[in-house]
Amino acid sequence: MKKYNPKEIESKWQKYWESKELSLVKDKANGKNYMLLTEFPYPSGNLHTGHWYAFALPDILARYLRMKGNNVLYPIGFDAFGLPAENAAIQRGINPRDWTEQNIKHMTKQLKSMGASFDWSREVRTIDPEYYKWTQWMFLKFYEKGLAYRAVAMVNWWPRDKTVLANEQVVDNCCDRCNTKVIRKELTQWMFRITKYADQLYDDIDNLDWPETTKFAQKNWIGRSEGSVVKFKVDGFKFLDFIETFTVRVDTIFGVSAVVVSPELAQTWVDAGWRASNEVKDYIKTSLLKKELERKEEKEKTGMPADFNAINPTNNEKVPVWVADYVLGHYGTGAVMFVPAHDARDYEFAKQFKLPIKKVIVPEAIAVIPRNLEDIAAGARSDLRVQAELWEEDGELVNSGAFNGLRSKEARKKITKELEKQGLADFQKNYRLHDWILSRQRYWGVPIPMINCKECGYQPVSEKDLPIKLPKLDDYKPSDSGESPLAKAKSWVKEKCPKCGNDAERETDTMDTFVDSSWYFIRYTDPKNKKEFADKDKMSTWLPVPMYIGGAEHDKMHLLYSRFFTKALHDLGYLNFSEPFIGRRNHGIILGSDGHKMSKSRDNVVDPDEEVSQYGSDTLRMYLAFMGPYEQTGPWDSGGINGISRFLNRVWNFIGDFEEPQKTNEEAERIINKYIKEIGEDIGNMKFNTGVSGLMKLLNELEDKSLTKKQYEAFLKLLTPFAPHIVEELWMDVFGNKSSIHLENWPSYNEAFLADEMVNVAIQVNGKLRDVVQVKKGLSEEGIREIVLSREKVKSYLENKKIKKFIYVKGRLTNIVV
Ligand code: ANZ
Ligand code: ZN
Repeated sequence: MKKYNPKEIESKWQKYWESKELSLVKDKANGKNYMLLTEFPYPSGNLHTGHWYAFALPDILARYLRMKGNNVLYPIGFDAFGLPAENAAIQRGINPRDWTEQNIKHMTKQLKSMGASFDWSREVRTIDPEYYKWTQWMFLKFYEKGLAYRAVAMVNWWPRDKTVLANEQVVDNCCDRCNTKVIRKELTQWMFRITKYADQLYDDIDNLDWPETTKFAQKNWIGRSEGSVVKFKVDGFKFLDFIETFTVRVDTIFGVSAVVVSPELAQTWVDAGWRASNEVKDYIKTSLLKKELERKEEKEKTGMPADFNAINPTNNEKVPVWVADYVLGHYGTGAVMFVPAHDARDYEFAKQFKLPIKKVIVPEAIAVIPRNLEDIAAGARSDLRVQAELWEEDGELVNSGAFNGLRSKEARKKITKELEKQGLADFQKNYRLHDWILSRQRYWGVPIPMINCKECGYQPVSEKDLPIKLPKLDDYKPSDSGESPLAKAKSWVKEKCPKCGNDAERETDTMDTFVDSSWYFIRYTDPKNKKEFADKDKMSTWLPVPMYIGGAEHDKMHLLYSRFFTKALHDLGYLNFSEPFIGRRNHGIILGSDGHKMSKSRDNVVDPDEEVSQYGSDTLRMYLAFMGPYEQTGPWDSGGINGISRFLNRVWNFIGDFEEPQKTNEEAERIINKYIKEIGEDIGNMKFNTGVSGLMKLLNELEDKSLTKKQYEAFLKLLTPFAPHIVEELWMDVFGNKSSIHLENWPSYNEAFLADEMVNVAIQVNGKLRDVVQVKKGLSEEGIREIVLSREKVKSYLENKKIKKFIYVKGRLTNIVV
């Protein structure tokens, strides 16, 4: 037989599959429709190993699901607007569209070398006017319903690239990508009212099959907390009547020993004419210059007393007002009721500034002890309340007047209701989530379809005029003034007002690229539709997406925005589902062989094109699968890829030497049977690495046996999702099949064979070995319990004793604790 030559066979089969349209998916076909979604790439220009990891591995799952009888759509597209194209254009003097399209062309070629089963006929590019027409249309629909609006906002202005960034794109005052400093600035911007969906986004996530870490990240980002706003009257301060505080622990209100306000709030008083001392003014000034993170994590708390008091609405006690920078300006009301006995930050502050610490909550356990409030206050029973100097948990109220004896939860309701009657409190939910600022002062994005008229204000473009296409420019440079480069397209900007017909101007800001990617998966169901963003029937055959695989870095923004779009479109009547992605898995990232992130400067970059030309795509796919658990991060190992290459050569020779034996090898049958089940389950659970090691073990066990054609073919089918090219060659060339192996079903296995496998299980009573029993390997705990307890020997040890615990270590031992 000829030698295994991946280079030759891989491109041959890729062409063959393309000519047979094997991966082009019909909307109605045999089997259940299943869209296996991965995050479409940004056309940066060159495919790296991360792309291979993100697309070639899910292809294993796609191929497997197809062999299991599903009608699998494995789509691909390009998220093609965005800053790098524009920056490249400025640097090299080329048009961003030309740059982007060149990159797409090159990357398409590279993607095709993966041998992945993408349906290229459904390719979606966000830069195509036929696509962004619908992005603009959605904006208009949202605008109609008040979900898109224009407002002055404190924004993150990114001087390096002269544009606004979303809050999510800013990490500790720096751009999350380049780490240059972002400044806060007031500008009028377009926004999406995502906060309207805060509760739904928060609550609905519980029903999704997503990683817990991702759910947690989203909840955290939305940051819902349920509390109360309580008004404290001020005493002797003419610039306001009340200070409003936001608290989640109104049950602690009798323990308030100050009202502490943020420097931001104090500054508004200064602006209103408050004659604060110079020290206080200086303190405010320096605080406002600090980074938020710095303020949150400061070891030493800082603060200054103001020169007036506030009045606790529950007991009319006067407490001092302080300014301190651990209270943040843009959260809650920017002021807190200060309860050092029950809040750690307040506690530290009180220690530092010698403010009174008044305990008003005790652990509930104390409730069973005869109560003597004086004793408790004096710490007489301190043995029972060691944790009580700072007690942050809920408990039972003490020192709280009429509310004594209530539990925290109950008390929060009662106290708020009581104060509500006097107009001094309200229940309030607070969210960390802000509305999504979507306008960008840059060229390479979707134009916002609005027209600004001096008389009538902003007017929406008429739907029939969509798409509003991006005009070409000679100069793409943004300006420091915050004006988009599009403002330079004078004739494009000039428009008639849709309302009064007078001269008006087009909006020159473009949309954040996260808008583009908030609905691309919907377009895959009907990518060429000219009348609608997608046909209803087609959408309902494919959506919601059962499984979405992508990077953990999209935990927050992209997933949250897509969920918002889905919910909004659902409420507008365009979708019959309200969550886009039922399942979600995050993949890990590949590091260089030195364990560091791949980067040119470290000289540890692995170029997948080179690996493909040296080893072939099948080897690279399988090596990536073998590297480790898919959701984890791991380093590249060149020894590892050699090992896989040797493995595929062995497979080649193993099958190539095929001779049909006289009779079926029963032992081989049993082995294959077992691996059909195991490897299938591994792929289904995205345990690609154990799938590969299963194949290796299988080959080891079969290599010295002579198999029937059917058995060889079963082996090939198990290898098919991992190494689609080599199997096709052997399937057609050695076994003479006439149609592709990729149209075959996953082999079925025979339970009877599996059940045959027996194991010895030791039986212990209180840790001492008393008996051994042979059982079927996969037996459940219930099953084994029944068998074990019915054995005479065991019974004799259990006589008149109560079983406290039954422990089963699967396939090895049981221990009965009596
Ligand atoms: C009194 C209190 C007593 C509080 C107690 C906690 C424990 P989450 O859950 O994160 O929403 N807070 C309110 N606004 C703040 C701001 N602008 N900057 C810093 N802290 C602020 O946190 C809500 C709690 O954080 C609020 O409940 C308030 O302190 C504080 F035993 O009020 B609490
Ligand atoms: Zn007008």
